[in-house]
Amino acid sequence: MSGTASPLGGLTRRSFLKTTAVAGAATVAVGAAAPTVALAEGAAPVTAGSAEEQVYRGVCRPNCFGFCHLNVHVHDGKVMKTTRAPYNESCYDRICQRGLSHVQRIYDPQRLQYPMRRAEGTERGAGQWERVTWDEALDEIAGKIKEIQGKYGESAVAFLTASGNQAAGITSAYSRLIALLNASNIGPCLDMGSYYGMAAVAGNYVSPLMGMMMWNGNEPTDAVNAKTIVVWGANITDAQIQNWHLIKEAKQAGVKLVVIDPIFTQIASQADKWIPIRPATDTLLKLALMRLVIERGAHDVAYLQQHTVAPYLVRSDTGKFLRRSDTGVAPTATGQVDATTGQEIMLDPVMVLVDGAIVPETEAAAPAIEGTCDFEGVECRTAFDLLVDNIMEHTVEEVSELTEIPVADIEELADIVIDGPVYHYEGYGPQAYNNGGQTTVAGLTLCALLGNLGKPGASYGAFWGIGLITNIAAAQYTAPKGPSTGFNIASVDLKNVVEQKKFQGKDADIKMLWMYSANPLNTHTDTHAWTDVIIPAMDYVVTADSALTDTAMYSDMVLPVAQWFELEEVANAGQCSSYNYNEKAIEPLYESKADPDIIRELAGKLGLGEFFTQSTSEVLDSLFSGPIATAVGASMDNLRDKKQVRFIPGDAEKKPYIAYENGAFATPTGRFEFYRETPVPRTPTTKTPTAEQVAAERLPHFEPPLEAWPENPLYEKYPLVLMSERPRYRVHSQWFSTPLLREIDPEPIVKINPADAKARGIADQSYIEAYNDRGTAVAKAIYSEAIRPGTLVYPKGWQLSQHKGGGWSNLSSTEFDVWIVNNNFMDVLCEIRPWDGKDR
Ligand SMILES: Nc1nc2c(c(=O)[nH]1)N[C@H]1C(S)=C(S)[C@@H](COP(=O)(O)OP(=O)(O)OC[C@H]3O[C@@H](n4cnc5c(=O)[nH]c(N)nc54)[C@H](O)[C@@H]3O)O[C@H]1N2
Ligand SMILES: Nc1nc2c(c(=O)[nH]1)N[C@H]1C(S)=C(S)[C@@H](COP(=O)(O)OP(=O)(O)OC[C@H]3O[C@@H](n4cnc5c(=O)[nH]c(N)nc54)[C@H](O)[C@@H]3O)O[C@H]1N2
Ligand code: SF4
Ligand SMILES: [Mo]
Repeated sequence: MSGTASPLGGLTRRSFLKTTAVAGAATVAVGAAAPTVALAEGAAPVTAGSAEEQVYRGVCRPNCFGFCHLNVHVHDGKVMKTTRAPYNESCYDRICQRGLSHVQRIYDPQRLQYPMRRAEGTERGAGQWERVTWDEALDEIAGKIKEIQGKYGESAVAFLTASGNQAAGITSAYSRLIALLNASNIGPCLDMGSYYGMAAVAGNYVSPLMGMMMWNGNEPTDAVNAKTIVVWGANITDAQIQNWHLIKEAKQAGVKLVVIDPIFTQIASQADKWIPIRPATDTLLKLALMRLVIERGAHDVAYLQQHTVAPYLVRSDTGKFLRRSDTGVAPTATGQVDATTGQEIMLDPVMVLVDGAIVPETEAAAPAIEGTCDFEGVECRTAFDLLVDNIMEHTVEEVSELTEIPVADIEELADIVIDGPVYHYEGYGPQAYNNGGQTTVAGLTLCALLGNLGKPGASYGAFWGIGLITNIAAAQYTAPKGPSTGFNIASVDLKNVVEQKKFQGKDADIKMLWMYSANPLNTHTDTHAWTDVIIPAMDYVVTADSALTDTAMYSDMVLPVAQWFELEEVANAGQCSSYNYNEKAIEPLYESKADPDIIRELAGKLGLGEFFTQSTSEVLDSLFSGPIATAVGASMDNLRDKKQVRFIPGDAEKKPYIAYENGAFATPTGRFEFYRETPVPRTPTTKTPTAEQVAAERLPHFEPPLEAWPENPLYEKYPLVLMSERPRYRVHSQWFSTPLLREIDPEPIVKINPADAKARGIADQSYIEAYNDRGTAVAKAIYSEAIRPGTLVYPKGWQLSQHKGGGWSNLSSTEFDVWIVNNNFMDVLCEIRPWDGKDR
């Protein structure tokens, strides 16, 4: 096809998704209104297991954390339906309405079918495209990469990904190309409050066998071993549904359930106790609980002595631990070599107090956790004493006022957390504010105070891992000539880098963006930062996706990718204990191509073909062939045979994985570090922490959020805290146009407490416009008593074109905390008004 037309029927940006008209001439002729295209194309319905039917193993992998195994039923080369396939560990069997509606997603008439170039003379975002061949598309992209790298340097080309699909084949293919090109990497800033908080105090937990634990908590099957499950801002019935039955079964077995959430969520309705908390104040509540623990003398002194930095002496002059070398004794050689630095590990023990004497920790079996001493004129205090100072900064009454939780409820919660074991299940609500990393720091510290870690039923977090495909083979595959020399820029900082053209003291001029498995113009904060600053600064923008998302809309070239069941893959990340194997069930539809195949072809055009000679199956074979994969039984032979191979120790039902079981932590001291000598930002950015920020960051402490706070002057103008929820009928923006789900959930809504609505003259089911200084969003207001007065809750992930006006991410900001470097999705104030029919 030539000329300019939208392959979606020549419709405008706003209207193309709202129509059910049959797509334009360029598309394959399928009825958009048909429930399943395979059936619409005339295939006779088949019975499961019939001679004509083949059943393949699929893994649903949108990072809803579920990674459900599916039977992909294929008849005559078409997927007819998806049904639940068993996990090897049957306690993890699950599926949901999205997993059951894959046929409609695969054959979605709005699915991208061929490469498209932004039509000449039209603006980005205008939605006018011309169809091109793969050869034309990849020639153009290769030309642009060479041109831009030649003109601005290798790092000017950048790749950005998020959580759309993080499987081994796709990830390794892009990683290899990025490294070979020395391109820049724009890293995700999602859920990083939890990750930063955990890594800060308990260590960046990377195990050679298990991989990297984004959340090193006890396996969810261990919740039944607790006395109480305390849920901190997790919406398990909707967002972590695969775990809900485990929580329910634990409850049926007599475990108490407490839910701390500003909103009366579905799981709150199932709880023995719901504690409505003011948004962004969880850290304060945890500090109050710690205060009560200390006041009642309930802290576990032995655990603190042996497994935490509690007894370590801290110098008041430097804030560093007092070490034996301060006393003039040189560090001694240990004969052991640090695996990462390759240097010999030197022993320089921290000094502690025993009966008032300052001695090296190595010589003290039971060091004092309390005490002050003088060392050569410098006052030194134990880290425990410093922690207690911070804890005592706020009285329970003050905390009660700020959290809006009655003192009696805080006291009762203290009884509950002291009477362990307690399975604290933290979700991603509390960390979605600028001060969010500290909620995890404080939550884990509360547990360390009580020795409520490393035992059955005693945990903090929400188990989430990235199984390393890792073995030496994987490292070599992804960086055959060494790691990329390009920049590592946090996505939330990209706007700053683009504006300043500097990063970490170097000139940085990002000129090309390639986005895959990501829809940042929709799922990242402040859409205007993308459409008005980042995208306009680019010479060239590529998006690889299966749908014309908000991000694809603003691209110069859109590449149609194969759907999950159209290639062989291994999913190796998420809230699951295993590597999950996905068979290729059908050929990529239309002209779509699997991401690794796109990369392979492009590499050929870039003169890098020699690095991409293997097929994806061969790549997987070698990735899963090294000693580590072998040690956990995760060879591809085994994966192809068993479909699922557990990579964490233990057995889901008989011996669930317990985090920090031996009391060892992956911190610099090997202990739980509620006091940190040298806090470091999660990732480098254009900001540098001040000396004051460093001093504060060393210990758990409360800071008000950036916006969502009554003391903020902006609060007078914008008195509503704008909160989001995980959409039950999408995963972020995925499944956005699936007919079955849109029938149940047809348009953007926002839930509002009737009192707030009535005060503004807003009727139930009427359209409102939410607004602040950054932007607007139009949605249908739904009265709900479950919504805390002063807050709004919207299910996230509608594409811009699905809103009658604006979009939710227009209202959030790219401001970020210098330590956590995270998207503050809920640290947003706004006001609402009845909608006047205008699309601003
Ligand atoms: N269906 C579906 N499932 C998903 C996803 C999806 O898009 N759709 N996304 C997946 C992803 S990537 C993620 S990260 C997870 C997130 O999983 P969850 O964290 O379980 O999901 P959220 O909906 O963010 O729930 C957070 C809860 O925190 C509450 N909350 C908000 N602010 C505060 C606060 O200050 N304090 C406290 N205590 N609570 C607060 C909210 O009311 C909400 O109930 O869900 C995953 N699962
Ligand atoms: N308001 C608000 N926004 C949020 C959050 C919130 O709490 N509130 N939560 C955030 C969180 S925690 C997360 S994790 C993010 C997720 O943010 P994203 O990862 O950007 O969201 P998704 O919509 O899941 O996926 C992006 C795209 O990946 C594509 N994709 C899927 N599989 C493949 C593939 O194999 N290849 C390619 N090339 N593309 C593929 C999908 O079609 C989809 O368009 O959203 C964040 N956004
Ligand atoms: S969307 Fe999530 S819960 Fe639903 S089937 Fe897929 S992986 Fe499972
Ligand atoms: Mo996430």
